Amino acid sequence: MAARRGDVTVADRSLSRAALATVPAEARPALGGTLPGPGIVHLGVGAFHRAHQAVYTDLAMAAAGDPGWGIVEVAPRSTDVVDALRRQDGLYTVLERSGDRVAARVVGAVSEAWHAPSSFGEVAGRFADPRVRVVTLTITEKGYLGDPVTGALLDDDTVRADVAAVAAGERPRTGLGLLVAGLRGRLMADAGPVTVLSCDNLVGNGHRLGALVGEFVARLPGPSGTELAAWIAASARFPSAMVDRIVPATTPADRADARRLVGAADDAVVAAEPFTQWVIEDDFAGERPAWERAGAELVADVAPHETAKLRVLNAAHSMIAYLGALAGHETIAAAVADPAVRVAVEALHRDVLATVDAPPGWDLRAYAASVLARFANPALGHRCDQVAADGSQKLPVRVVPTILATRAAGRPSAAATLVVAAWLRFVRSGRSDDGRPLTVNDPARDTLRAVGGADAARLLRAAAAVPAELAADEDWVADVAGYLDDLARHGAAATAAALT
Ligand code: CS2
Repeated sequence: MAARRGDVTVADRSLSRAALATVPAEARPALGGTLPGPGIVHLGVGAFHRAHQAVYTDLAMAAAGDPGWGIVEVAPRSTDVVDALRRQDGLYTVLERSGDRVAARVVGAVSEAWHAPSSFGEVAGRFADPRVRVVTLTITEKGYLGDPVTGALLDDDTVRADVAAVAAGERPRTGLGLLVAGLRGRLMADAGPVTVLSCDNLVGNGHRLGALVGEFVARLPGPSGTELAAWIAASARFPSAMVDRIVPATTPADRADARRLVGAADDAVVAAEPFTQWVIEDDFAGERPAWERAGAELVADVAPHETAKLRVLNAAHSMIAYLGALAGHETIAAAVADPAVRVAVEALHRDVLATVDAPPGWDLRAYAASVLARFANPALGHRCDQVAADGSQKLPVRVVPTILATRAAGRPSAAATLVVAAWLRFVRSGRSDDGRPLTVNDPARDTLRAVGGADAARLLRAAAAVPAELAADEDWVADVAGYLDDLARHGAAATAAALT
């Protein structure tokens, strides 16, 4: 294609507030060029956050005409996204992909971005800023530092080091440590009440986070812990929330599309499905953005929404990821189109729907069908191994409850049990059934691989991903062993298809 004058400019220019004038009108931020003032501190600047809460916040600020809810992005570890956001004046593009359609919109909700390891002073300053009234988190399941089964705060070197750092007024390393240090700074600065809103896929995420913060604070030595605990009880709230949007990792194709549609280079672009949902427990310590103006629902009790979403959507996602990867499918869309995988997912959904209460106004059957239709979106290119990551943290939240509920109802939990076996096989073998290498990221990987042989009871004990009573239940362990054997002998597709 002949290079037009515009193309040359495009290639050289990064997204920035100055460059917005040449961004097509339909792709400009809801707030136009306004730089919002800091109102939210967000921990964990991942793709999901940028395509979900930040978009709601952008739209809410514009709808309410209140640019005081800008997001102070804090990356506990990596620098890449923070560097890109700083270069781009906080701007980045969200691409919505569906079939062969792609739409772009620049998000203008970010007011600042900080890399906590190199800018702890600035991060602490923002926590203690009275203009900040809400802290949001997307730090992934393992970022909560809780035991995946019991939920209790871990007592390992990482947690001990962070408790010591917070006690000494030094920089903590983890997201949870940064949060507690920030709350302590807020107390000392008398900066007012704050709402801490978890946006990760955990059961009762806010309540769980509140409990973990409480345990962390209780380990602080001397009166400072007691004082902080009292301040938190009086001035902080930890509402729970159900968050939903499929946001795969960014690819070079996303960067190319952003450049084409927005007219500038964007190193913080994210691509997502069109669907988005946010249901938030209406329990705030003080003011909050008008997120309902952007489509979020504020409810008295979010537990039914969280339970339904985790067990219908996320559990099926994990099942498709493990069976799909083992059966040789690269993407979720390809895996869910495989009739064998489909049989297994439908069996799983039958067990979930029989054991879960529908949130008010929901039709769970229709919900399950809509979830599968979303997974089938071929434009997402969502890789099975991405969804398969961290199963030891995810399965206790999304799959194990269905095993327990189905067994409590006196029925075998074949489909959900197969997910556990497929996860064990995926993590241990690291290869698809036709011998191709798979990317395995899981905190339990090395532990599981160190177990010699394929004894299901030993593997389950080593993984510590199911409650001890379940791991000690001989019938259930025999089912896991049977599926491990089937997966090894017949492969994932045949094992899945046999679940009819
Ligand atoms: C996925 C989720 O990677 C995963 O584990 O199941 O990230 C999923 O895409 C989101 O929860 C959808 O809301």
